[in-house]
Amino acid sequence: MRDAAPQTIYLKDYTPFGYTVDTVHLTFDLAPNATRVTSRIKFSPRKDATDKTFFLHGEQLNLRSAKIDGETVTPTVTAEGLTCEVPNIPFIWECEVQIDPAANTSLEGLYQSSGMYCTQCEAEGFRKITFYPDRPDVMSTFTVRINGPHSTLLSNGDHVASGDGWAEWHDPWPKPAYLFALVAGELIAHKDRFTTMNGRDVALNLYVRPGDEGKCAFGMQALKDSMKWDEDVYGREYDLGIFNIVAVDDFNMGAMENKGLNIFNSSAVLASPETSTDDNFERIEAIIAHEYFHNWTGNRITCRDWFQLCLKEGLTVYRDSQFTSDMRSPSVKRIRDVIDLRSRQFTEDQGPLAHPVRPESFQEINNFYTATIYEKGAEVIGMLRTLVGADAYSKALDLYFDRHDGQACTIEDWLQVFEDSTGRDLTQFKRWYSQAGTPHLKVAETYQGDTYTLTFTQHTPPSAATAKPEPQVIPVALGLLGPDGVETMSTQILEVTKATQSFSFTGQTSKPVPSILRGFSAPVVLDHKADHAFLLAHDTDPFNRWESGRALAKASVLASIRNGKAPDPAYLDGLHALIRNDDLDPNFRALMLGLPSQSELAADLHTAGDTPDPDAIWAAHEATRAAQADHLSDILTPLFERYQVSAPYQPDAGQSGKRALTGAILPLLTRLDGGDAAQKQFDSASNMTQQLSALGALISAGRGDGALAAFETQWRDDRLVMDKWFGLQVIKAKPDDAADTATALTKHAAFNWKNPNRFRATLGALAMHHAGFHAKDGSGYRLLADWLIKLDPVNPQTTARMCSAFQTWRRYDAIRQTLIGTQLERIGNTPKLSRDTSEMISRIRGA
Ligand code: B3K
Ligand code: ZN
Repeated sequence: MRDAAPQTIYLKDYTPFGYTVDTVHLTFDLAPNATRVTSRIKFSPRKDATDKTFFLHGEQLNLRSAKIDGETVTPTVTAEGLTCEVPNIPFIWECEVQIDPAANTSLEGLYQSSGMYCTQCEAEGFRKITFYPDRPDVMSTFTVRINGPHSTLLSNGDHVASGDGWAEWHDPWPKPAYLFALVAGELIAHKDRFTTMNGRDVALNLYVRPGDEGKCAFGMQALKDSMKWDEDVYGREYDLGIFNIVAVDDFNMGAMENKGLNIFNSSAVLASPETSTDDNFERIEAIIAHEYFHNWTGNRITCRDWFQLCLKEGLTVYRDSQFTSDMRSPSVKRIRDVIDLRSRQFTEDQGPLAHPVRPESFQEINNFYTATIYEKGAEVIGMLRTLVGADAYSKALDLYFDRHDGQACTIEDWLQVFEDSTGRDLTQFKRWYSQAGTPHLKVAETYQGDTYTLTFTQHTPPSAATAKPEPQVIPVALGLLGPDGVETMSTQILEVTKATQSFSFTGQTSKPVPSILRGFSAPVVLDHKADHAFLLAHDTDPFNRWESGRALAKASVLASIRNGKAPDPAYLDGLHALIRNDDLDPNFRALMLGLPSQSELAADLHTAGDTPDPDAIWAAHEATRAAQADHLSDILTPLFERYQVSAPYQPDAGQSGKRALTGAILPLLTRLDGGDAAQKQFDSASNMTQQLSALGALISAGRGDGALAAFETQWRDDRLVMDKWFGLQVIKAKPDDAADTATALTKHAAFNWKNPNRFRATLGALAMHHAGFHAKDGSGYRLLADWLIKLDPVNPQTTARMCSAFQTWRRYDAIRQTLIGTQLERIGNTPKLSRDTSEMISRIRGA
């Protein structure tokens, strides 16, 4: 069904709802095509309200009856909701609607996945379940009765009672409707318990479909680790007697933090050594932590309106990254986060989808669950902590929880807490929330007498969202090294607040080498002609050491793209010295072997005023990989053998670091031995990390057919592993074959295009294959557009999200721009296009 007419919503128009919701009682009579939802809600008019319009959101609902205080009423119903005359005193609203979960393919509201019922209400899905003020600032307690013939019947909060064919749940914590959840199905619980810091006993359940029982243990441990960590580090205790997680196969994103009943994409919770890679384990641990941490940052303290989304998401991403740092290696986590930030958020900030961390308008809020709101939102929290210091940050957080528990808050509330507890004026800092764009920070240096001076100049390129960016507060972590490589000044935080600003350091007996922006202390583009080879050898800051290697690698690949230069020997020598250094963390060394992605190189070329040629970038990337293999040839095999893990599989940082190193070496080794080591590893692999890296290397070497067939035979019944099989073939295809490979896979019997995981594994992989997606003949663009047009009426959210593959189109040559423009126009002109997709397409086109 077509969405309601697109309408732009503005932050400045916020007005509170004219009523409080005192209690909510819901009864669900489940039936696939005709579920009845009966609501009994107590409303009270707010004395201070300026607008007393009684408007309840509701979409695609079949209204059967409505009563106020027992008397039948006839509301005015539109495609977006209903209005009704109501008394000016507290009253009881009763209403019955019928909905069709089996026909709900949007995976928003109440829907079915492999026969089980489940819900997704954030951001505005509850209005597809019943009429309600579906806005986050309306909070209430919910009591839910579920009638259905299923062995598992779940909702939020505590289990009150149940009998044959029914169950009742009560959530004592007031919550917005977006945190409502219901699950019904034939599920199996993996059970455990947790005792909180104050000795309260919590029952933990991870519900899965029969057959998945063996993939629960890791997720459960991650949950217990998260609960303990939030007590130890943030003093946050869990607040119900039960915590449930349910794994669902059809889900639009990773997971959802519904109060006491988290719902997870099965790919974000199910794990076993045989079926999951080390990266899968780490991601699962982080997502479980993220959703659990939302219990305080999101649920107990929620958002006043959706413009404040970063209030919960930025903070919760920041918290989950702290957790991963504590559980694993802080420097590896930081490097990985920055790789991700640059590839996703910087790209967004540099293109037509740029928006501030707190946007000021939207048409479809689901389009704003972006890297900017999540990842840049987390960077902003990290900068705040750097500026005020760890202790002051902790105190401010305590005040935040004390002051705002049970409230729906704004960024102003959040910053006020920091101002009150630290005495700092955060007026300028607030620009991080209101301005789009990535600041560029240029550095100049002088050395006179014994005084060394650094001058910073900041400039943020204007965007459609922010025409005239003003200077921001940029915390720059700086260290100084002497010419012998010994640190002469340990890390200090400089606060750059002006467009141009200098900092002097006296008593420097020789000209120091600066290590700037240690730990990537701010999400900016640093423009500095540093002595990267020196820093690669000597920097004590692991992030900047990696960054220096990265800069050398990038300069080398860019020179090869621009003028066919052979890879830089200084880079290769530095790499050799690092990779063979057994004192360094193997995972860190694996990261050092990586190259900047091809789309990052395209972005750099574009920023420098050049037009990126995807084929030339591919060729230069290949040449650099070949040169790496050649230059490191004497150490690859010994290292590969030395870092094999013989102990039983553990997904911890120690073992996974070793596998990361051998996994990074294998593709290089394959260039030397044609794939013999990879075949050997594939044949003997006892875990997915090694099986998959061997398979990838074999495909790249052009001898993957046998392994692909064997892999399919082995895993055809495991949908999560088969997603990997689909994705890897596209990712590893030669550029000219990428679209054809994806096309062939869409014809495979197991290509279930309505399942977001499978759709993303296949078409999302194509969008991520830089040279393949941008094939000169336009085949990549056309194929993606075909599928987005097909998916849109079925699942607008996933379609809209994948439209962002086209956001970089203005970087490329005129021919490619025309080819992409044609596809964007085609998608945009599709009749009955969803609000989600039409907003994305018009923003990308710059309309
Ligand atoms: N809060 C959810 C995301 C909801 C997305 C709605 N389109 C998951 C998370 O960030 O934890
Ligand atoms: Zn979140």
